[in-house]
Amino acid sequence: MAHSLPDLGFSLDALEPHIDAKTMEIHHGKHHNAYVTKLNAALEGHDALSALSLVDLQAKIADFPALRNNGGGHFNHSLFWEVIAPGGATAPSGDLATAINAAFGSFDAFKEEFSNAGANRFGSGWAWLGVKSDGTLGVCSTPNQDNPLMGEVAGTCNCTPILGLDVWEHAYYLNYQNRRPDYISAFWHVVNWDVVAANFAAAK
Ligand code: MN3
Repeated sequence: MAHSLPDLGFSLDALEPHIDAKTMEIHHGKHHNAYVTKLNAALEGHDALSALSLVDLQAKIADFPALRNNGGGHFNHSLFWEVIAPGGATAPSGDLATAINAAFGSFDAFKEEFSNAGANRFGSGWAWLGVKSDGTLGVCSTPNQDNPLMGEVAGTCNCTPILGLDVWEHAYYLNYQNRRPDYISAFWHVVNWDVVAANFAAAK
């Protein structure tokens, strides 16, 4: 099954001023699109892997660099556009808020830990909030386009991700240049907590 670039579902300028339209245009239309194109090319000759869904594929591609980079890139960005879609709740509530408080002590403490995971990722990668095997929430980070679904590759980051933050320079450099912490601060203004809550309910 060929993979395809998902529609954003919102206009390129919908996240301004926090994430600018030009960054969204290049990030979605060029970077993400390239991951999809290269993933489909890398899947040629891998019939069993080609039959898997994007989610199921993640645990099977650690040993194939082109599949790992581009399959990870496609999954990670597909999740990212969903959790920053405009219009949802601006803070967690209900079961998700309860779980965040239980795992981190408070919403602010969670935000600090997640922000640090993104800020301290050397080079390129992602920060994640995910549901661990024991059902509790955890924060972690992966390099490059790796993600928490990649099995042994993910190491201590093994979980079902419900929120992800892209900290590659291509995600912020046009607007924030070297100021990754400012981009991370801005990210909190665009997280759609309704989507994160739905991801949490599905992952439990
Ligand atoms: Mn990216």
